[in-house]
Amino acid sequence: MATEETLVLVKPDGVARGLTGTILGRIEAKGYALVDIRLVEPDRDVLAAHYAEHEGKPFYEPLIEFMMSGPSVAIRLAGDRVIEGFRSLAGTTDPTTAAPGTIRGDFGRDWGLKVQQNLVHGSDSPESAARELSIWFG
Ligand code: DAT
Ligand code: MG
Repeated sequence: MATEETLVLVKPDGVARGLTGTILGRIEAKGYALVDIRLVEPDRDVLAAHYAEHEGKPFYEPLIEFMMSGPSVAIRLAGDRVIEGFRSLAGTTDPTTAAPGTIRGDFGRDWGLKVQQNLVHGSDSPESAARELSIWFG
């Protein structure tokens, strides 16, 4: 399978809780390659582009506000089937029900229905990865 790239974000909750190194450790242990990494403080325009598919949903505005609440770490990550593989490492969207062994399952908490505080983002398809990498890395 050809090497792919994906966009990973350690979201503001992950950075604020000091989990960046732990999350990077899992990514590196899996054997994925860090192609680029940077601390980011995205404005509303960047986040609106990134989360365009969710505009109008009930959780959209809280999600954007949360993503502006502190710095995130943006990672350009490469590896064979890394798009699917990172989402597998991350676990399902809701940390309350994410499987043990996944990033969200092991470290995510039930923050009182604040599902957006689920530590990481990973692109969900090759098209999303290309679009999101251009938003965050130009
Ligand atoms: P994922 O991040 O697993 O790809 P998604 O793309 O469906 O999930 O949603 C983007 C983010 O929005 C997600 O990480 C957390 C938040 N979110 C999704 N569904 C939500 C919901 N029902 N309530 C609150 N936040 C939600
Ligand atoms: Mg998504």
